[in-house]
Amino acid sequence: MPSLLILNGPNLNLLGTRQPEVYGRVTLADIENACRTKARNLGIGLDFLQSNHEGVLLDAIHAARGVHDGIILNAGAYTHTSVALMDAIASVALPVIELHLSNIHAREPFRHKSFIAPVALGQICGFGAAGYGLAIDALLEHLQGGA
Ligand code: CA2
Repeated sequence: MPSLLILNGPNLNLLGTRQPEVYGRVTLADIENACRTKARNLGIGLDFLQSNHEGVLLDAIHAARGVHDGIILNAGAYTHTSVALMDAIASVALPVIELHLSNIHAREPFRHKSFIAPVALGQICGFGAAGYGLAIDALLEHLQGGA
C-alpha cells in the first residue's frame, strides 16, 4: 500500500484564522482530517506535518526516503526562497507535488518564482483546500503508472 507524506510550511498553521479572502476559512486541521479520511477510503498510508522551521521540513524530506512513496509539499513562503528545500527534494529522488492554496502566478511577482517547481513532478495551485485531494489523486495516478 502506498504511503504519502503531506508537508506544510510556515504560517499554514494560521489557516482559517486570518486573510480568509486569500486563503479561505478552512483550517489546517480541517484539511488534515479530509486528507486522512480520503487516505483511509483509498487504503493508503498518510503522514501529515506542518512546521514553521525550514530545518524541520528538510529533516522530514530526508526521513521520507524509504518510508514514503511520494510527497505533497506546500512549502509556503519557503517556496520562493529556499534553495535548501530544492536540494533536499532533488536528493531524495521521491516524486513531489508542489501545492499551493492560492494561484501564486496571479499574485505578487515575487510569488511567481518557485525553487520547488524545477524538482517537482508538477504543481497544483489556485484550488484552495481542494488542491490537497487533487494532489493525492495525482500522486497516486503517477505511482500507479498512469498518464
Ligand atoms: O497559497 C499558498 O498555499 C501559499 O503557499 C501560502 C503561503 C504563501 O507565502 C505562498 O506564496 C503561497 C503563505 C501561507 C500563509 O498562510 C496564512 C494563512 C492565514 C493567515 C496568514 C497566513
